[in-house]
Amino acid sequence: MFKAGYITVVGKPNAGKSTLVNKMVGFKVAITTPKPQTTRFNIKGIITDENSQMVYIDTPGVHIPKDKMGEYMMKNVESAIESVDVIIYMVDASRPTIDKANETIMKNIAGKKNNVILCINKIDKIEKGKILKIISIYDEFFKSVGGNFKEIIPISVYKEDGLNILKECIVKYLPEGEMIYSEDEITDITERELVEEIIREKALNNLNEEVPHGIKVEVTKFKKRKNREKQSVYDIEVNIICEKQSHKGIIIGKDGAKLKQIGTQARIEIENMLEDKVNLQLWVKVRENWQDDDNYLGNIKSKI
Ligand SMILES: Nc1nc2c(ncn2[C@@H]2O[C@H](COP(=O)(O)OP(=O)(O)OP(=O)(O)O)[C@@H](O)[C@H]2O)c(=O)[nH]1
Ligand SMILES: [Mg+2]
Repeated sequence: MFKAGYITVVGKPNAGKSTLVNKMVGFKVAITTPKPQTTRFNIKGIITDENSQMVYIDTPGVHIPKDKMGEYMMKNVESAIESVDVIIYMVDASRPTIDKANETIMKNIAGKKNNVILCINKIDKIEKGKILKIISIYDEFFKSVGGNFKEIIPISVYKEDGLNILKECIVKYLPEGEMIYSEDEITDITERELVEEIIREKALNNLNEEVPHGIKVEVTKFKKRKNREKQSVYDIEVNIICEKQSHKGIIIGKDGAKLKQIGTQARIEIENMLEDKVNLQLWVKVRENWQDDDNYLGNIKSKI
């Protein structure tokens, strides 16, 4: 019998949630970076085979919000744990401590009826002998708040360790039923949004700590045309919005070098994704406190 259902991946920032969803789906639906709070809104990644359809929901890392953007991100998480079949609670094996954010997540999901799987990621970073101790830290706390992990699975997405076991466990808890999405659907993120996310990923990777979280990327033009040689070309114009004038200078860099680097890396990846040539133009704009301005929160808000 065919099985189909929703799987939400939640956890603290930087646990590897988006990396897992991309790996399970076999397609980069979500950007990933070494910096926390990379994902800002829920993204679906869908994988269908002859026996099952798994609809993953990647969510922003749980943190204590400092501004409206943070609040919207956390509302995304809350909506993603309602009425799904499986919740994967992902933790980083190399940081096995329970802080306020972990407590909040575990208290929240303990009260739900969903099947919760504890997924301990990045086991490639620790000695194998430490895994049992880590399991008991989370298991004991979860039990103390009335929760019960249906499964506990140590994994390394990098080494593809434990992923088959994880998949089998997930399918076990999916209901029998028809496909939810058509077989060829992979994600709900649009090409335009993916372009914005890819540019944000390159910006996060190329900028130092101070600037990245104050950045928003907006595509202002996204048009396909034929060039003189009758090849398809996308003209894409993008605003990179930052919070401060001083950040603008950092993003542009000396003689525009930083912006060029971000643009080149992004263009190559966007061309691969769209399978066509891309003419990419980046502009840097300053909008103070955009993270507290409803008008500029755009897709983060609309995803709730
Ligand atoms: N060593 C190791 N690193 C990993 C593994 N999985 C993911 N990472 C790295 O962990 C970092 C964070 O990964 P993300 O997938 O962006 O984490 P996230 O949980 O989605 O983070 P937010 O979107 O900020 O909540 C990236 O640098 C990944 O490459 C793993 O199995 N082992
Ligand atoms: Mg993420």
